Amino acid sequence: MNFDIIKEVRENTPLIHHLTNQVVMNFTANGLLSFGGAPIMAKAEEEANEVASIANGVLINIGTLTSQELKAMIQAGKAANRKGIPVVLDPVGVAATPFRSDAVKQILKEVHPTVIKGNAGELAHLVEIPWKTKGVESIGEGDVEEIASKTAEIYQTTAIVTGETDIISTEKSIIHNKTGHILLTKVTGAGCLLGSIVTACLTTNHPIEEQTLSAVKFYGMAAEFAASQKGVTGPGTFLPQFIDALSLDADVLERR
Ligand code: ATP
Ligand code: TZP
Ligand code: MG
Ligand code: MG
Repeated sequence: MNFDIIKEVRENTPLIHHLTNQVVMNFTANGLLSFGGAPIMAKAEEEANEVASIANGVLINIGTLTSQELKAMIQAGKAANRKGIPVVLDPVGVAATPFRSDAVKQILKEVHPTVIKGNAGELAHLVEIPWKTKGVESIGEGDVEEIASKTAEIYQTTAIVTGETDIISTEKSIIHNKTGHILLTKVTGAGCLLGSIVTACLTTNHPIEEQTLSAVKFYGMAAEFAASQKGVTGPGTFLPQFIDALSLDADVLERR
């Protein structure tokens, strides 16, 4: 992990424009604030360009997508591409319905994401690898590295496939990350908040391999630390400790 990336986020408090789902908006805003970024949730088409133009990064998450929001996502993504700021796409539940699948195809036709992040089932769908999913959850098993590398290649992007082991595929390399805690799978929005933190790390001035690895590694270590705290007995007591742990120094977490 590159500690400077986490430090830079905290020095610069990047403004992250979130077009995200209504399940996780509050949790995501709190998690990003604790980490050191500045969230703005804005999903009206009328302001998509303007918000993207003042932001340092854009997160597009289709978790509770509507057709109106789709237009805003495309506007914001295009504005970010023009401005040269990072765009992260989280295709939540893309395999669940043709509406989601068609929407993501449309986004990918018009917007170039810096990173596509999702669970194995979501990214498998994007590269037409058969995989078992259940709504927004991935429940399949198979070659996750293949999913990551195919996503990176087909969409000319960096792919992050999350799971017990996170796989990052860039143009140059495949990276594995094993930090994390099983309690992350028992709270909704753990993947979505990670998308926000990845976006914040992408606003720093470092190679993308380091930015993405630092984000997922730090996130997993924060979860491990939170789960080890006194009084944590399940997902409910884990959540506030996790929000707190996201504000810790990376070197403190790594020493633990
Ligand atoms: P899903 O809906 O399939 O749960 P998601 O979008 O919530 O997908 P996850 O794959 O759960 O995303 O990843 C979210 C975070 O949880 C990542 O930091 C990942 O490393 C971590 N994680 C996922 N599964 C495990 C696990 N079995 N053990 C430890 N950490 C995990
Ligand atoms: N339904 C639509 S979006 C959403 C649910 C449950 C949240 C998904 O969050 P995550 O982080 O992908 O598990
Ligand atoms: Mg999960
Ligand atoms: Mg997800």
